[in-house]
Amino acid sequence: MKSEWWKNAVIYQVYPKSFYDTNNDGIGDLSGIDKKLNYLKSLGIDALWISPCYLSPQIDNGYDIADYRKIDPMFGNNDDMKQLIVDAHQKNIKIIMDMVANHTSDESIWFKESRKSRNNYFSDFYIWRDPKNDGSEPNNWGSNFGGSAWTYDETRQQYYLHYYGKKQPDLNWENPLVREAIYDVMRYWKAQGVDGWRMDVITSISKNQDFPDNPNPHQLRYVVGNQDNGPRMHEFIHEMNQQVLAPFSMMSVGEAPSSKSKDARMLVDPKREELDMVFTFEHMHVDRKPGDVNGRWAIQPIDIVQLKKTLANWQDNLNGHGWNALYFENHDRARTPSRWGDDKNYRYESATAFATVLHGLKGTPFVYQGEEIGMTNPKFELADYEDIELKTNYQKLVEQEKTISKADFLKAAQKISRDNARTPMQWNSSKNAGFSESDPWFKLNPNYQTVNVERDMNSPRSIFKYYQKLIELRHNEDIFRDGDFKLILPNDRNIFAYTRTLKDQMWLVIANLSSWEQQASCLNDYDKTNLVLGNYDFEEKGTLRPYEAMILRK
Ligand code: TEU
Ligand code: CA
Repeated sequence: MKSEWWKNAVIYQVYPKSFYDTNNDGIGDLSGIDKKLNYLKSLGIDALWISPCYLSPQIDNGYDIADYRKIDPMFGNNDDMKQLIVDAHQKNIKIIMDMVANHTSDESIWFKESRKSRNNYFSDFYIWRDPKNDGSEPNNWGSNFGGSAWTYDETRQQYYLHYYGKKQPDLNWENPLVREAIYDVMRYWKAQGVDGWRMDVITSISKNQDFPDNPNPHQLRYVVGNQDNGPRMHEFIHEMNQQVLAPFSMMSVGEAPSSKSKDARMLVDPKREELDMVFTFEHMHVDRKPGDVNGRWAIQPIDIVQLKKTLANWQDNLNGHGWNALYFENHDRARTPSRWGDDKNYRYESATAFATVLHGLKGTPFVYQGEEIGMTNPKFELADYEDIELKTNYQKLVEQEKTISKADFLKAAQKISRDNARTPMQWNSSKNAGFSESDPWFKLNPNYQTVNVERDMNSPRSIFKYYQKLIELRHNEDIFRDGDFKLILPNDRNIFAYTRTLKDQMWLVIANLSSWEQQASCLNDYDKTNLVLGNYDFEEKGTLRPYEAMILRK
């Protein structure tokens, strides 16, 4: 039987640009990751997922790949990657690379050739369509980064499709040569020792070949069965599984933006031989006004009942049919204490409370760099942001369609924009937070004097140490891997509580996700001797203090 190492594991995501700079050009690099392996080992993590570090013009921070086989010189070279894999393996840390298989950069040789003519080897590597009779786009699909999803190319006199930026043309997965080319890249990196793949927007690879208009032209690209979860998606993923994932025992976690738990079951049921896990987006939408034209920028306060309902639904629907990937933060998400917690009054408490809730669930927890020390959103002004999604969405929604005011957009950006997670890692309180001797490529969060690794580790209320304990529990207690999940108090608007049960064992995971004390009568059955882990000193009162969280053993 194939080893399912990830079921006991916690995986740490590195965003290489912002992690640690060793040659002082202001940009994090691969040897920076290598230098921090001891730090990561001491946290206890089992594997690293490294966001794209391949050759790239970096219009989307590497999610626009120009050469899948080459490390971008900004990060080092292929030998540095090999060295990192060797050094990580020596410490028993696995390496997961990021496979962006839905699109490439327009600077990829594949695309440069493809746009030259309609009848060369690469012509059908991308999705080219003739203009309508009046010269306009083939249909009304919108790009995730604003504007039409089609861009006209003068040489071919055709439009090409891009779900993201103009410089990120979508690959044509209908073409077997494309699929083989991607599998070959995966074989190449397997030969260098990688252990698995995080697969960028893998649910977008199959397109409805009729290319029908969206019913609602204002809609961003999410129309299930049209632009996502297309007709041949399962077929393609199964093929990839059979060609490369299974034969080389590579772990896979796919990004699945519009999948519901029922769709996910089809992607991760081991019997179907597709993926090991998927990242859902559903639970990340609980602070978004549903159906609003402004999409993710239409923010509202977090709905805890909805958060519980969504996560419980994934726990229940996948139980016995597949494995969950658990996360609150990544390079596309804001910092949890600022987004859902209270980064002013209860940074330690809210960071550890959300961590408790997440790490207690059944599945594989992912930790995003800086999450383990409770890094926060930087609260930038508009001019400080870098992200292509933010900029293009601003143009579309604030300037062109005027569906949201500048002030509201900024407020939303400070709360949920992707750049919140991309400021350089805060290592210590020296110059540039110890990230680099030179000016970093992206502004630091000004709070690095108080929030940084060194300070946190020396604090009696260390978030890092709390994560260490959560990870240790994951490694040592079978109940975390195998225990049945049951949500309790589903309608409580502040408390997130559930039990995990394995044979004669029952554990309670409970957290107050508010800044006010809450009654929790279920705690009356427990005393100090039941405590496995908590973020306050235990008090026998049947109440939970602000963001108090506990794991209790019956
Ligand atoms: O993200 C896919 C995706 O759906 C995001 O663009 C999402 O819509 C947005 O972050 C708001 O939730 C992946 C990568 O994680 C992201 O960094 C890339 O920009 C994108 O694909 C294109 O490769
Ligand atoms: Ca560097």
